[in-house]
Amino acid sequence: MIAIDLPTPGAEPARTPVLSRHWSDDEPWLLRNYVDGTGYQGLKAALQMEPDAVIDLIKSSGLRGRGGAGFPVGMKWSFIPQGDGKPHYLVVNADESEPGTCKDMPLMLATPHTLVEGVIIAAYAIRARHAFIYVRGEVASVIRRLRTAVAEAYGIGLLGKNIFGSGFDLDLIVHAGAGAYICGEETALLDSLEGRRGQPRLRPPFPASEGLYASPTVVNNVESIASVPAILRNGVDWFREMGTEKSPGFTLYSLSGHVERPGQYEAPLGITLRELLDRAGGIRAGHELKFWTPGGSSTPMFTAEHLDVPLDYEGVGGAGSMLGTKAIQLFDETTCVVRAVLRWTEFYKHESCGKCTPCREGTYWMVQILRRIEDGTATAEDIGLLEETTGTVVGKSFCALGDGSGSPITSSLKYFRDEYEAHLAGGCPFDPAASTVFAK
Ligand code: L3W
Ligand code: SF4
Repeated sequence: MIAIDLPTPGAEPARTPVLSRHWSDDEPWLLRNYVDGTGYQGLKAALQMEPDAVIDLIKSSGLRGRGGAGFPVGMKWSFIPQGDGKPHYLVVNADESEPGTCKDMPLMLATPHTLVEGVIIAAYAIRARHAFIYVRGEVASVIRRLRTAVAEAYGIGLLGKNIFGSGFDLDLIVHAGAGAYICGEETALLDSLEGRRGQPRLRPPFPASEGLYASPTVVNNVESIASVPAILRNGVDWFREMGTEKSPGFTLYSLSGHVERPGQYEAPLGITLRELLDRAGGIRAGHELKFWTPGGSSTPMFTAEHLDVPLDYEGVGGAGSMLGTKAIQLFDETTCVVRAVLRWTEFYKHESCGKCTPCREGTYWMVQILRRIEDGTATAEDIGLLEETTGTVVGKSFCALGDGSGSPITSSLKYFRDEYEAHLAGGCPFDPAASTVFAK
């Protein structure tokens, strides 16, 4: 058992960074360094509360899921039925695969104990005795680091029996997936965890009522769970001082592409891209922003007109910023939008699990038409055919992958139809060597 003193309220400054504060410290992944700071104090605070009080606290904090949908975390926890006699499970979705999304992996590499602490708190709140972290199979270094952190936590009684003398028991398993994008969809993830081929299940029932092994299960993203300890340490008011009323708190934005200093930028929700670009050195020198995604390729693309859109779950103008995973991919004027869209659509075609016809067939045909347009072999009818084909997938597929696959096409046609049309007269008008992104 380790002795940990509770911090005085407000001990942490009411500003970011919170999640990434220690990423540049010396070996921040080691338990001894984590507990030297504020580590496991959130857990200690949680264990002094009733589980339902922990759920209420997270509910009133307004913390929203950081995996793409922005669903309120505390509300999801409160869906778990109590006194039902069934086991409850907590599953952390660490299958980070959305194009451009690269926040959970650095978080788990740098400070895996933040996630382990969040897992113990969440499992205590929902009365789970078993928790799983489902990690993308390709990232062996992350899997190793997580497993080492879990072993360290067992070693001093933070996992296992009677945690902190509270009578609460928890086992935590780090499970490696096999590298399929669809296994990031929560029900496909559960199938995969149960040992089957990962394909989405029909919802409802949602995992909260019938999840892992048909028992009540909370599935939360890595960043969502890693945000919990700081809220327990510092309270709801502290958390709500950051962000907006409906999207409170701090989060990690991943900037990639044609930006001077790509990387993770932790900031309050509601910040704009203009402000983030100020921190990241702007678009690469001598170039200007052409288009960008606010939350991975499954969210509609934006242009330079949208530099002042608040990056929160509400967005502006009723259209919503579609914040997704906060993966901001930036492209300058050297990038052919058709080529970028083709590349993303090839990804969706490759990752389509094949369960439903609209997505399985539609993504194939979307790629065929986009290739014709990019190669200069399309006819004038092909743009309409692309729209029609996309319309047979979006809203008609079994899961969010199908809907997401249409976002690059519909949004690029909205802003860059003239560029599609320019391809019809002889193919791609862009110099393939000029763009460093999606170059031929
Ligand atoms: C109980 C209800 N639970 C909803 C739960 C549900 C889930 C969460 C959100 O897709 C999005 C998608 C991608 N009773 C409930 C309920 N829940 N109603 O709330 O559910 P939902 O359906 O809004 O979203 P989802 O199916 O989880 C996620 C977008 O994110 N995305 C993200 C991709 C992310 C990665 C990654 O690398 N992390 O791949 C990208 O755009 O399109 O819209 O837990 O059970 N009545
Ligand atoms: Fe599979 Fe695509 Fe259908 Fe989802 S939409 S179930 S990924 S085929």
